[in-house]
Amino acid sequence: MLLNRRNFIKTTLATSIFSYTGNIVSSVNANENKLPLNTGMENDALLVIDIQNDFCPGGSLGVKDGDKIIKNINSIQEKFNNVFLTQDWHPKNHSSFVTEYKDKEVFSSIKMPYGNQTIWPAHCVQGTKGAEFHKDLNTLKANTIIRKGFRREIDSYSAFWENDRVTATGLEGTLKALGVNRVFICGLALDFCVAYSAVDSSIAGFDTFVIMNATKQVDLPGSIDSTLESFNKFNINKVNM
Ligand code: VGL
Ligand code: ZN
Repeated sequence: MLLNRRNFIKTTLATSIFSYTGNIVSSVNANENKLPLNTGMENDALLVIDIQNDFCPGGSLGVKDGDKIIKNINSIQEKFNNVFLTQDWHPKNHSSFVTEYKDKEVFSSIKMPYGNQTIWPAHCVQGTKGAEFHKDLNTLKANTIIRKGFRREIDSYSAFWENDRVTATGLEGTLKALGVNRVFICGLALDFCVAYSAVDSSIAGFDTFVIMNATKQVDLPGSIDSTLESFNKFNINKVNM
């Protein structure tokens, strides 16, 4: 476990795995859709994904500059009547954690009954500082906090469906009961929880917008390419706010 953690730190420092690839994001911005007018109507919802200490610099799965988007996220929240926060919320023996395996490397992939699963450093363990929302995030406005990933055997990136694709978080039903038809998504990380949430939002029939200047990526090999492909495939709009 110690070895893995050391390797993780070494890799992170040496190759800057979480580095912000500014040119990729600016090429995305070149194709962005026009900002829809009148955001914040009753039929709009804002999802703020996983703004937790472990995904911010200094956290065990810290995304570079993950904390830099919080100020903007707070001001975006003011434009919405329906705000949902998600919180990655794992038991300490979660099956995605490298600490559960003798011979697995962090960021490698394993087969789970439901498909491929990335192995992560332990993060967002229930009741720990790392699982708490970043202190700068305004958490007062939110209708609801959606927790995910709390079943040991199943990871959950999406705010709607766990990675087995059959276990629901309940968010889809909540949004539909509220009459929401447009979903705006920001937070961490673009290429994992934001991307999966956006795809599921689109599949659920919501007009879906990812707020590109209020998200940052983990950036594992191929993860940004597949994110952008899925945005095209599922008609997900990229906007700045
Ligand atoms: C996330 C990896 C593992 C995320 C959550 O919030 O993007 N990534 N758990
Ligand atoms: Zn997680």
